[in-house]
Amino acid sequence: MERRTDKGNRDTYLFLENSVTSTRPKHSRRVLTAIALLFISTCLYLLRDAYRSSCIRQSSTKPVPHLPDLYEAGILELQAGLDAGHFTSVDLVKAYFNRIEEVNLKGPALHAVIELNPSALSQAKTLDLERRMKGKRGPLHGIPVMLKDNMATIASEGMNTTAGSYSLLGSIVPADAGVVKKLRQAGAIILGKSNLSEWARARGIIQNGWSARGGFTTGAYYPNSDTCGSSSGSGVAASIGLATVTLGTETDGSISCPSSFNNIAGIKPTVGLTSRAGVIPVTLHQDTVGPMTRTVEDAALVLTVIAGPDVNDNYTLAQPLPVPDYSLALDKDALRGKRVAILRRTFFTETSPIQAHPYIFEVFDEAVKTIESLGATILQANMSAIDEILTSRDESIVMAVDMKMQINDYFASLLENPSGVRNIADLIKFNEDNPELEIPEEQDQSGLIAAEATYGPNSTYYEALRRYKDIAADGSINAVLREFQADAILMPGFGTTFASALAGYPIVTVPLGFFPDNTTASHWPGKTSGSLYPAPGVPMGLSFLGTSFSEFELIGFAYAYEQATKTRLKRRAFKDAIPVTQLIDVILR
Ligand SMILES: *[C@@H]1O[C@H](CO)[C@@H](O)[C@H](O)[C@H]1NC(C)=O
Ligand SMILES: *[C@@H]1O[C@H](CO)[C@@H](O)[C@H](O)[C@H]1NC(C)=O
Ligand SMILES: *[C@@H]1O[C@H](CO)[C@@H](O)[C@H](O)[C@H]1NC(C)=O
Ligand SMILES: *[C@@H]1O[C@H](CO)[C@@H](O)[C@H](O)[C@H]1NC(C)=O
Ligand SMILES: *[C@@H]1O[C@H](CO)[C@@H](O)[C@H](O)[C@H]1NC(C)=O
Ligand SMILES: CC(=O)N[C@H]1CO[C@H](CO)[C@@H](O)[C@@H]1O
Repeated sequence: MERRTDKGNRDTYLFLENSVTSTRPKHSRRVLTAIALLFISTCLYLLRDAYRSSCIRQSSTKPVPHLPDLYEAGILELQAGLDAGHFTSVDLVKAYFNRIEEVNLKGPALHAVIELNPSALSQAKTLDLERRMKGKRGPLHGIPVMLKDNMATIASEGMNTTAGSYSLLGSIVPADAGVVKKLRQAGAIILGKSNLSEWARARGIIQNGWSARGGFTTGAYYPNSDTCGSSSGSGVAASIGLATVTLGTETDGSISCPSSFNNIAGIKPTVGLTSRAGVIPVTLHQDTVGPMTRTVEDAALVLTVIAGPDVNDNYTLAQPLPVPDYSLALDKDALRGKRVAILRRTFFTETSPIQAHPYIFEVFDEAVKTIESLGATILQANMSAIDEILTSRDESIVMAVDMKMQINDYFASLLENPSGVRNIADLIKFNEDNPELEIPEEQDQSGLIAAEATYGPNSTYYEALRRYKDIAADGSINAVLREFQADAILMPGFGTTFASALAGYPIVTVPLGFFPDNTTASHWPGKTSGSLYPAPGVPMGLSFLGTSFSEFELIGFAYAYEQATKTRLKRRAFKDAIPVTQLIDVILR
């Protein structure tokens, strides 16, 4: 989330093992394939890269299986290769681990990943065996998924759950998060945890993508570029194929904005569609868990698995059932005959030091033309009603009170916490007592201090909550949809999440474009250090907003736009940030 200051300005928005072949069935075709692969590997080894293509040509009597490029490969492409026996989930885990190793701390040191799952290879082995014996459970069977480090995973598996904070290192959670249970039931492999803005940026004014445990996440499209936040590591990991898919969380902007900055698709679901049980909270009124992936198709497949009721998060019990199969929304024609209300603005105030770069609106205007060409009627909207709460303190009043209650409840739910921290007051003191770990440079904890200063819900809280829900939901998003009889609202994916955050409504974000090569790489306004934004090649996104539980429609619209433009494929990360390990490197070793 991008926490807002008490002044109500949007100015804090941005400160924001090896022989795999031996585990395969002894099936003659497979053996032949293995021999062919062995031949190729020998060729490769002897002749090195320059001879690679001629080498493969010599073996062309036996077709070499097509191995997907892990930079882009999605769920269905990987499932096809897994089903055909071209590679295994063990291969996938090894390849992703190597890719992470190449870029996370070494090379461009992107710090996208905070921890690897020491059980991922054994999980992959079990799931490979199950696939051979019984077939796959569904599209996520054997697919490696990266989780944001605020989603609980049982400690016996070997990973921590810390929201990036040393205060939670070694803590023992009571159970997997609700979404993690659903992923495991679907056969997904938990590959690791991604870095984030610490405490999903509820901590205070900290840099996007910074956490004490994970270091400082930087973008893969320009060295030291800003990733937005707080699901920064998930955004970067998805952007260059460090996992097949990732999950993020959003309180206000934390999926949409890093999806925009990292050239990926993101779904911020309606609050109550996906379970927050076992997710380190900010505010139950706004928190939501969603997929961050390279394609809308992958996002739809993941959402179908993680959506649905969970007795441990009663907000999810109010959702319409059955949970749709969101992959049925993937229709290239989904925009035909639809009415799309354009909001050519952001929710930054005029006096905010941060404003959307004018170039974003140039690219946005092109996107509007594309959407019109796909058969949609374009309507110019404004949503001026939101301005009434844009400059108020309503969001921060509610957030501070909720954070104290809910983070304290989270600490209380832990079976053990070696740091001794049991509530926000302890946490503030822990950070002060460990400045070398937790308070480097400008990373403050004003959000925690504001939360600690609250004493539970009172009339000020209830009034702020009622006002912002009314204005953001019925007064703003629903009002625009009603007034224009629109099917969705379209905005750039930067500075535009406020209304949806307060209303608890969904946003689907897709790649929109990139800052041109002649862009001057800049620090944020008023800063002379830290991450760069904008910078040449840094991505920007496009967001489809709608009313509660309109994910199915929004996914269709985003897919139609994505398929018509294929913007993601128009630019790649900078050279050093592109991992070179591919499946062939781990299969043949
Ligand atoms: C947590 O992190 C620590 C330090 O990196 C590590 O020793 C430990 O194995 C991790 N996992 C758990 C469950 O504590
Ligand atoms: C969830 O449960 C809490 C506490 O029991 C209650 O206050 C709240 O209204 C419930 N929310 C929903 C959406 O059912
Ligand atoms: C939207 O409405 C506000 C307040 O009425 C006005 O100041 C602003 O110029 C309008 N913006 C557009 C793009 O129409
Ligand atoms: C409610 O509590 C907040 C702090 O949590 C305080 O600022 C505010 O004045 C209180 N309102 C009332 C009416 O007591
Ligand atoms: C920078 O590049 C963009 C897109 O290629 C172009 O439209 C713009 O005129 C260029 N700006 C300058 C200052 O050269
Ligand atoms: C998996 C991984 O690379 N984790 C690293 C995350 O960043 C911290 C801080 O630099 C390292 O200590 C971890 O090894």
